[in-house]
Parts: sequence; structure tokens; C-alpha cells
Amino acid sequence: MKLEKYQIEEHNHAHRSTHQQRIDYVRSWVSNSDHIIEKLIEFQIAIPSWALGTGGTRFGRFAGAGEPRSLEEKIEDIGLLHSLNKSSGAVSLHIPWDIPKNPKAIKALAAQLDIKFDAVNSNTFQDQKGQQHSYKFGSLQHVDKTTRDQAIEHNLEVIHYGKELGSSSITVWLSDGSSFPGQLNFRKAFENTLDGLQKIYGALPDDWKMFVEYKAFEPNFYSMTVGDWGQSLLYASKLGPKAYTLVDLGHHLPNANIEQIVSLLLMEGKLGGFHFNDSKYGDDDLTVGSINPYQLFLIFNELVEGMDARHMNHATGLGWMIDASHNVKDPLEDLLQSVEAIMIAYAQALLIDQKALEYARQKNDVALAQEILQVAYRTDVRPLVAEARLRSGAALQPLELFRTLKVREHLIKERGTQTVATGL
Ligand code: PSV
Ligand code: MN
Ligand code: MN
Repeated sequence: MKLEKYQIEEHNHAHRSTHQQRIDYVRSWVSNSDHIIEKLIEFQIAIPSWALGTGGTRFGRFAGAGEPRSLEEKIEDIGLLHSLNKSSGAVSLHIPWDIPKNPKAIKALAAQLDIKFDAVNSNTFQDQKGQQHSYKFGSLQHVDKTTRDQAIEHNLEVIHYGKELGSSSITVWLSDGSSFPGQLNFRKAFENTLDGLQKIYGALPDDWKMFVEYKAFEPNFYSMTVGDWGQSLLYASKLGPKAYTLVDLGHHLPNANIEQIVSLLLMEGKLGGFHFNDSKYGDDDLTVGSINPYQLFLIFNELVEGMDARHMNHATGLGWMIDASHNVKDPLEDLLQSVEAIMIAYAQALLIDQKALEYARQKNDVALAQEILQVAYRTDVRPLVAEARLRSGAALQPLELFRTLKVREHLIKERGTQTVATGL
């Protein structure tokens, strides 16, 4: 299924006058609204190839209908999202879940839909059919060298696919760790892992980045070999200038101050990018902004301030990716909501009067500092985000249009109820 230009235009026409009233109101008191709208238009968020089907939990998966049956159909789904919001112009692939069997054709299809390839992800957290050595006791940390070599080889293969598609980064997330005290020699596990990462790093093309993703717990419950930003930063620092830390919002212990972590990684020039999602308890992988949108806003405040201080381009300076996938919502509707939540948090952060905030800090005026943040957070910036969509040819209300056009129903007709969707 493909959305036609006239369908978007008709929808926008029907919403035009209400939108005009709303945007005029915001413009009447937000002096830099055009600047914000331009920034929003540039900002693109990569959709994970593993989130286009219903995710599920370790207890089960309730597959939806009309889900993509191939990588081509996943790219087409992202094309649908992108025509609805013009902010989803990238995909992040997970290998071997989504092996591009014909990279040239996949690349051409993506280009046609204006979709770029963000980081490719390796997978040494599951055993694949026919795999010689098991990752039950880890991959890069493994006590057995042949298992470690196999994991390294897999990562090199992922880089190879990435090169063919025009990707320029690899995200390495390891489930390595231990579930019981005594199971692992922490130092040796770290050293083996570093050695493996060094070999992978050595195979990176000059203009590539390596993102080292950390996670506090799960699937291992006693220790994780890349368990927090400290360990990730340690690896990234030892690896070299092309290695960075990747922050997945769901990978922290409860109540962690993620915005502070973001600020310091950025200060060190070691923040590589994000896996956006939301959670109440742990790695819940819920829709971005569905539980704690204030935290997301505070993270974007650090990003805007920190990236401006380092003269970084907001749109291209970091890897902006979603990593959320679950059981109950239509995956495409869910992703539209996630992208919207990110754009809202970004727009709110762009509203912050950073000079006034700094002044309040210098005066130790804590109440004023809080006011400045909350004035921005409590502003309804949705008309700005909608205006950015309007100007880039997308829909004023993407979710509503998705439903009015019965996109899922069309996909079910095309694809039936079969699904090959993967994901954790
Ligand atoms: C692990 O929880 C993770 O966040 C990593 O990014 C994986 O690549 C992804 O989820 C798999 O679903
Ligand atoms: Mn992740
Ligand atoms: Mn995760």
C-alpha cells in the first residue's frame, strides 16, 4: 500500500482552519517559532526493523494481522510512516533477523521511499539455526575462544551488510553477563569483551561509528558485562574515537538520572545515540513518552543545551533511534505515537530560554530555574510539530489519517494474517 499525495492534501485541507487557529495562538507568544519548526523538519528518527510486528513478551506473542512478511514489506511500512509524518526517514536493521538478501534492491526501495539506513545491529544474544557454538554463557566474554571468534565474525558480517546498504554505524548490544555469583570472573569477562570489540572496531570503515549499548540487567540478573554507562564509556574510551556509548532509555536501574548521564557523555564527546522507549519498571519497551514524558523532555533539554555548546547539528550529530515493541497496540500506530512524543519533547526543549535558565542558576534561584523548565514543558507545542509536518508534505494528524484511510485493513487484504515479525 502506498499513500497518495492527494489523500494527505485532502486530510490537511479538512484540518486547515483549526490548525491555523492553533498555530496562530502559539506564534503570538513563541518568538522563535519558525526556527523551531525548521529544526523539527530536519529531525529524523530511525524506526527499528524489529518493531513493525507485534513484539510480545517472554510469555507469548499475540501476532497482529497484516504485519510485514519480509524486509521489503518492513521498509514499505516505514515508507507509510514516513509519508504520514515525514520524520521517520530512516531504518535501523537487526541482523540476522533482517538479512538483506538483495542489498541493491533493498537500497533502491529505501531510496525511493526517502529512507536512510541508520545503525545496523548485531545479534549474539540468541543462537541461530545451524550455529556451531552456543551463546548460552555469553558471546564476546565467553571463556572459549572459538565462541568469541564466532561472535566477532558475526559482527564483521553485520558491518559488511551495513556497508552494502549505506549505513555508517553498528550498535553492539551484548546480553553477556552472569546470573549467579561466582559464575564469572568480571575482569576476564571484561578483557575478553574488550578484545572482541577491538577486533570489530578494527574492521570499521573510516567514516563509521561503533555504538556500545549498555543494559543494567536481563537476560542476566547478577551481572552484565556492559551493565551501565560507566562500563560502556570504559570500552568506548579504550576502543578509540569511533566508539561511543548508546543510551537505551529502558536499560537503567529504577530512578536513574538519565538526563545527567546524557549531559556528561555529551560533555566527553562520547554520546553516540539513543534507543528511545519508555518504561515503568525496567526494559519495558513501551511507547516513547507514554509513562514519563517529563523525563524525555529533561533529556532533550540536556541534548539541546549540550549539542549547541559543542556546535553539533541536532539532526545529524547523534543516532536517533526507537527501540520499543510490545504486545497490545498496532505497531504502526504505536510508532506514530513514539515519533510524535520525541518531536514534542524536542520542540519543548527548543522553547527553553537557556540564557534565563543559566541566569537563574548563577543566582541560585532554584524556583525560577524550575519555572523556566516547566513553562516550556507545559506549553502545548503540538501545533508547531503539526506545522512542521504540514510544511514537509506530511499529515496534520497522522494517527487519525492512518485510521481514516484504514491502512491496517488494506495491509491485511494485501498480506493476510501471516507474519514473520521478530523482536524482543
Ligand atoms: C536489548 O534489550 C535491546 O535494547 C537491544 O538494543 C537489542 O538490540 C534490542 O533490544 C532487541 O530487541
Ligand atoms: Mn536497545
Ligand atoms: Mn532493551
